Amino acid sequence: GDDSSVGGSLDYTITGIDAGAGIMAATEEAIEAYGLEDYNLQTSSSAAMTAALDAAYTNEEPIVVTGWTPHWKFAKYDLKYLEDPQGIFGESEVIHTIARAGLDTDHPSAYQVLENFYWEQDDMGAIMIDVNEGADPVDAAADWVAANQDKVSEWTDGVSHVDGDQITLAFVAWDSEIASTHMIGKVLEDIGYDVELVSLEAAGMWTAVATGSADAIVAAWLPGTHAAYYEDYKEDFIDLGVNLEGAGIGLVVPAYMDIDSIEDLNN
Ligand code: PBE
Repeated sequence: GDDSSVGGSLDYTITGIDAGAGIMAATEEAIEAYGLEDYNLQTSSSAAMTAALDAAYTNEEPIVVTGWTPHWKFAKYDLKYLEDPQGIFGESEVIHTIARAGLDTDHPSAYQVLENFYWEQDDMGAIMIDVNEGADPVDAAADWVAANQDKVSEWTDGVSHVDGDQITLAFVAWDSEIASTHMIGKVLEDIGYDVELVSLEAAGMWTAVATGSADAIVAAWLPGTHAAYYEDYKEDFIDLGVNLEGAGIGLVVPAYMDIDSIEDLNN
């Protein structure tokens, strides 16, 4: 159309991901807080969002997406987070590992490994980039585990091997969680577990670990992103603490866009 505003150039669209993601709720909050009611937050998926970003970037077109760190998109494209003067998206986030009640006594080896699990953004990033370049997540995770036995052995040292006990890990098909869940699944397999990975919606993932239909998740973004899910279920699971630091969420645009703050979306 002939709307030459920032909003017009974006078709008043924020490209989102799956409806249950914490970042979607945070973006709805930001829309209200910054008076962006003209905008439509488009629900899609992690994969569809990055496809839209790739298409816009290739043509140097404006786009604003729900984005997060760690994520391979920052390695592949020149992007920036829009400033968030009202702090709607929160400060730095950490990712926690959460186990179902009783996992400590039922599967002490798995519990111990999950409790020990801690890695850095670049570790997760290496798997994500491999997958983005076309590797099967199973292979990318196995390659990382093979190349990082020093780190893995810190999680598994002194842990007794098992003989085919079943462990179910739930996750959501976010790029970051595809990487982490496949990686820790491979580590558990290597000490003898029969590991099943189950891909669910965000609410389903939290329900699964709270009710015990999943044994654990490594995908709990706190203190902000999954605060509502955490509050709902905190009596029902065991929080095994931080597995990654320095995570974050926000609205992300290509660096070539001439705006710096969420407030500028009103221009
Ligand atoms: N994410 C990735 C998720 C958590 C992991 C930021 C897209 C979310 O719930 O928003």
